[in-house]
Amino acid sequence: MENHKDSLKELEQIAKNAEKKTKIKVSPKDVEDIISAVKTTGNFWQIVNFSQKPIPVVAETIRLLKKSGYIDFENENIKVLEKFEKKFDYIPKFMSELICPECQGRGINIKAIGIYEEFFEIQKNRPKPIQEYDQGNITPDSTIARVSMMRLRGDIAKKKIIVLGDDDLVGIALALTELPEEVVVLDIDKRLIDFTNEVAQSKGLKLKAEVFDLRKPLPREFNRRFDVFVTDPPEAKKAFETFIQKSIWCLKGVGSVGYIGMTLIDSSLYKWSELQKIILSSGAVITDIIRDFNKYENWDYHQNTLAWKIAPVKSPANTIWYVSVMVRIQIVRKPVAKNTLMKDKDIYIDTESTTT
Ligand code: SPD
Repeated sequence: MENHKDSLKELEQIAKNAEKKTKIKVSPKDVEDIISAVKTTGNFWQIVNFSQKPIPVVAETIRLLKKSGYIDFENENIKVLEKFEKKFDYIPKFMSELICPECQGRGINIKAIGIYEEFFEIQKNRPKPIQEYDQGNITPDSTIARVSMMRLRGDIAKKKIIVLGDDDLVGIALALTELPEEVVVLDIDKRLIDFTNEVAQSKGLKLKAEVFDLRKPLPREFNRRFDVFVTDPPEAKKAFETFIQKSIWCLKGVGSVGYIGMTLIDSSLYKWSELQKIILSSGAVITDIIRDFNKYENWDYHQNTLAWKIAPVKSPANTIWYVSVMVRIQIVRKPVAKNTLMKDKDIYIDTESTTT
C-alpha cells in the first residue's frame, strides 16, 4: 500500500508542472480526476469525457505521467504500468454504471413530449457541421431532452422564445410542440436557416429563422421582447460575455429565462468562475446545472483541430466523447445587459478552447 501523503504530493507536483506548461490553472483534484479516467479507458477522447477537463490539461498530464514512467503508449492508446497502479491505488475508476441508463443522467424522459419520432425523421436531412463556425450538433435525443426540460420548467407554453445560434435544431423541436407563442432562430449559416425555414413551411410551424452574424448588434425591436432564450455560446471569455449579454438584452425582465450550453472540455472550472460572474452580474441566477446533458455527434473536421494536434496519442474518436452541461438561468432583478458589436474576428479560440 502506497503512503497516501506521497501520492498526494505527486498529484500536487504533476498539477504544478501541467499548469506551468499549459498556462491553465490545474489543481491536484483535476489530476486525480484524470488519473481516475486513465484507469477506466485507454482512449484519449474517453479520458477527456470521463475526466471533464480541458484538453490541453488532459494532454499535458498524460505526457507527464508517461515521462515519470507511470504509463506508456501502445497502438494510439494509453496503457497503465505497475508503478501507476501502486502510486495511485487509492483513486478508483470512473464508475459510469452509476449513471441511469434510461435517462443517461439527464433526469428526463424524452419520449413523453410526443415529438420524438417526427423530430428524428426531420433532422436526418440537416446540413453537416462545418469548422468555419465551430459547428457540432448535439444528438437528436439531446435536443429533445433540452426541449423536454424547458417544458418541465414551464418555459415553453405561450412563451416568446429566441434561439441564438441553432445547429442543434432546437427551434424546430420547440415549434413541433405547438406550445410557444413565437420562436425566432438566428444563425450565421444560411444552410441552417434555409433548412429551418423549409421545415417550418412544409410542416406549417410557427417558426421564423433569419441569417444573422451574432457578433453584430441585434435589431432594436428584439430588446425586452422575449420570455426565453436558448444559446450555446463560444467559450472564449469575451465572446461568451457578448453572447450572454445580448441574449439577456432580448429578455423581458424579472422571471425571464435562459438556457445555456457550457462545457468543461473547452473551459476549466477557473474560467467557469469568470463565466458564471458574467451571468450573475447581468441580473440572473443559475437555477439548474445538469452535467453531460448535451451529447455531441462527432464532427468530420476533428482531425484539423488544435485538440487533435495536441492529443498525445491519436486514439479514434468514434464514440460520443464531447458533452456539455445544461445551464438554466432566471432573471431575478433588472437586467444589466448590452447589445454590442464584437470586433474580434476569431471568437472561438483561447488557451482552453481547442475543439474549433
Ligand atoms: N467544435 C465542435 C463543437 C463545438 C460546440 N461548442 C459548444 C459550446 C457550448 N458553449
